[in-house]
Amino acid sequence: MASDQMYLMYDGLMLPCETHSTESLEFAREFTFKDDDVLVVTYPKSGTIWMQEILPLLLNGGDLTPVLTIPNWDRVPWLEETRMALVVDQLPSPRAFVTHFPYQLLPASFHTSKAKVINVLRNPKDVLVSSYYFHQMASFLEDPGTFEEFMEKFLDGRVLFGKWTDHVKSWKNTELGDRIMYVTYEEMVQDLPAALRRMSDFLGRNLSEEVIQKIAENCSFKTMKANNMSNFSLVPKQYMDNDRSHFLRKGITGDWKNHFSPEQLARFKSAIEKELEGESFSLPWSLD
Ligand code: PPS
Repeated sequence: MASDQMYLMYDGLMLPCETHSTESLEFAREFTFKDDDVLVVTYPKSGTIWMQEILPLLLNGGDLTPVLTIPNWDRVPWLEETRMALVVDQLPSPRAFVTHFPYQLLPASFHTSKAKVINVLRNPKDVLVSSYYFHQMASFLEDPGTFEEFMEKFLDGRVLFGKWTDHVKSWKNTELGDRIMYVTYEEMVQDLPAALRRMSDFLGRNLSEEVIQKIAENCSFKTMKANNMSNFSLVPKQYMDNDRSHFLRKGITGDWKNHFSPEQLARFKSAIEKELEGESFSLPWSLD
């Protein structure tokens, strides 16, 4: 399939037609947020499905029923995707959503609501690697070409949801104050219970240490990889080919070291630094 048939363009962003449509984007634009909604914001490959596992458990006090019975895409739907309109009325309260949208694409109702946001950030070098393998296994995405070619597309923003730096800038420069919490993928890998405690406090949950530990165990890479409601094994091979790569691929930090040449690292670092020049925030990782 030619790439112009694979993607639709929305506000300058490439979105896969397999999961997005003009109707789904209209639905997102008109969507009415409620005060107790929780929205997870990620640039693709930064920990989205991990949060689709974590959030229902944080919000329901650790009851495993939703993560064992509902596929992740219906359990915590993407605001902008076609499944959203089909499942939103069945979501328990408080509702949880994910989005890859930049801040400026959120609907007007979000701004007048008190809905909270958790923004998960991941080292862009590992985002690039994860995305590279995802493009190899997902038939509804353009073939990534060589790693070098894909890096250039990533740095130019000719990939899903545009430039990583634009996404980060949009979410770092909001005026959401205490309605937004930032957490890194790396922090979650290093000490998931600590990250869960922070999220639980942010969401005003009063979870016991026992519940935090239970959620951490159930949201480990190993447990999620074995959970058919979360590992994308329900998706037919013609869309996602597990013989090429897995959605839950490695779940580690620093895999970029196995992929970047010294020249690619220098190129990547200087391109990202240039894009972030003059910004008032700093990144939580070194780009070296
Ligand atoms: S997507 O397509 O944007 O929804 O992808 P996303 O879910 O954001 O990112 C996929 C990567 O997240 C990893 N992942 C995890 N890592 C550690 N622990 C847990 N529990 C976990 N769940 C998902 C997943 O393996 C992808 O990263 P890579 O580096 O490819 O393994």
